[in-house]
Amino acid sequence: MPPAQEVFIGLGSNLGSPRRHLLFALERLARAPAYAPGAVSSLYRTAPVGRREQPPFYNAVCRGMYERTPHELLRALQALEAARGRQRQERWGPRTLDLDILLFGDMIIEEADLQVPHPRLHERGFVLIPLAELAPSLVLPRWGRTAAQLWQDLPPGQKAGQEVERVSWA
Ligand code: A4P
Ligand code: MG
Repeated sequence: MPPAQEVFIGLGSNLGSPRRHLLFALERLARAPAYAPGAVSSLYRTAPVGRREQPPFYNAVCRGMYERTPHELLRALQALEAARGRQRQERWGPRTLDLDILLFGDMIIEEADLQVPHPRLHERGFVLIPLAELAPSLVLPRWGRTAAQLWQDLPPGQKAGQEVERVSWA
């Protein structure tokens, strides 16, 4: 068994009952083999990035310790997405549940089916803001900066339209 690594997972939903989908994922993840759950960020309602004309997203980030390989975690997350009826249609389109591996220890993975750190993490408020909340002093591999620094340094043109509003989990 590989040594346990600290992992950060991004959760997103903008179809059906987003809070319920995210709570389902957190609950199932907490019982997933080889995963020991840690903290969960606040919940955020966020403007869609990529394709604008779709419902607002609900996003959060959770952290935990994981004792298997990155690909095993990816498969476990995909099984949870499928359990929530996720249908892959268009890229960046609406979805019931999207689970992304944001960070896997300090590993850098560049494979066809898995890139870690998540390659678009550094330009997305819906990831950087909850990540900064959970791990304010964590220096991210690949960028060598904290999530808060990455968000602060993002050019105004790229930040425009990325509304991120903290909302209640209840
Ligand atoms: N994949 C590669 N790396 C990873 C990783 N680190 N974690 C592969 C998870 N999966 C990873 O993903 C497509 C493929 O990415 C998977 O088969 C896996 O092998 P997908 O979830 O099927 O498709 P997708 O999510 O539509 O594509 P993609 O490229 O992952 O989209 P993004 O970049 O995740 O963007 N706006 C707001 N406000 N909030 C959001 O959550 N999400 C997206 C999706 C767009 N706009 C958003 C949000
Ligand atoms: Mg995804």
